[in-house]
Amino acid sequence: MSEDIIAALKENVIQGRKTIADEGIDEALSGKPGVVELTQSALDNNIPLETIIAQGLTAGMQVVGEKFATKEYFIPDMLASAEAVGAAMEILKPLLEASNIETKGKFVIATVKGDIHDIGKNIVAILLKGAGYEVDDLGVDVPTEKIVEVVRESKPQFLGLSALLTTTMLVMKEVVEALKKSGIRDKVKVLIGGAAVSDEYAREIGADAYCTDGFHAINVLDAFQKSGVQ
Ligand code: B12
Repeated sequence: MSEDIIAALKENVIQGRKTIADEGIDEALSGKPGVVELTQSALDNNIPLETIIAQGLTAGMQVVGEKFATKEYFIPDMLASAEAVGAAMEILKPLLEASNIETKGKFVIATVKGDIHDIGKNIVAILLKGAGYEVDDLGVDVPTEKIVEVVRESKPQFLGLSALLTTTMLVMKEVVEALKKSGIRDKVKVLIGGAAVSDEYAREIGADAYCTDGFHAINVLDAFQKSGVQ
């Protein structure tokens, strides 16, 4: 039952069907629950939030990306899937945010200059809020100067940078360099994430960690806290 719901959720993300009223690429899906209804029924069936996000929503978007790469899908298809995932996250958001109210530290997050992908960043922001961090989300296409200014002014312990394009991942390096130039690099832990980046890239640009997803970020931050690093 749970597996069927998650499989249907993933398939409806791939087909960009936000609700029961939407048509899919596959006509057989017409009149069947869409991403919104399936997310709700996953919750009603006590499927863990982590499973809904990782195996349903994110796994679906992964396939959308593959279809875009092979030119089976175009930008409107990606957008339909993105909107469906956004609607699902609106349903999950209150539950994720309510799970913890203690403040573990300030986390500033941004999608770097030139990049407008925000689904992953938004998921990370919501998960970290739920894990007890005070999150300041600067949005997408954020200029490097703005990021440095916020780090200088509001003194967060952590900075999260997101980039999904091989072109914009280079901006992450620019941010780390700008923090160094401003003399505040050692005041903040820099975490990077997004489809384009890796552990190796984090090391190369001098970031403190690469995270595969928001759950991984929570573990990394908790490890920083345990080792007493501020
Ligand atoms: C949806 C989507 C879009 C949507 C974005 C809508 C939105 N509001 O975000 C739209 C249609 C706007 C779009 C536009 C473009 N896109 Co696009 N897009 C995607 C797609 C299909 C899914 C991205 C996504 O949302 N994934 C789901 C989320 C949950 O995963 P995620 O973002 O990776 O985030 C998770 C982790 O990476 C991590 N994470 C992410 N950030 C951070 C940050 C921190 C601090 C931490 C700790 C963790 C973390 O945690 C997240 C949660 O699990 C990807 C394919 C892919 N496989 O990534 C292509 C993809 C990224 N896009 C691509 C391209 C080429 C483009 C365009 C250039 C297309 C065009 N010709 O115009 C434009 C660029 C626009 C721009 N300037 O940014 C390419 C990039 C290729 C490359 N190597 O650079 C991809 C890989 C598709 C492909 N296979 O070709 N896109």
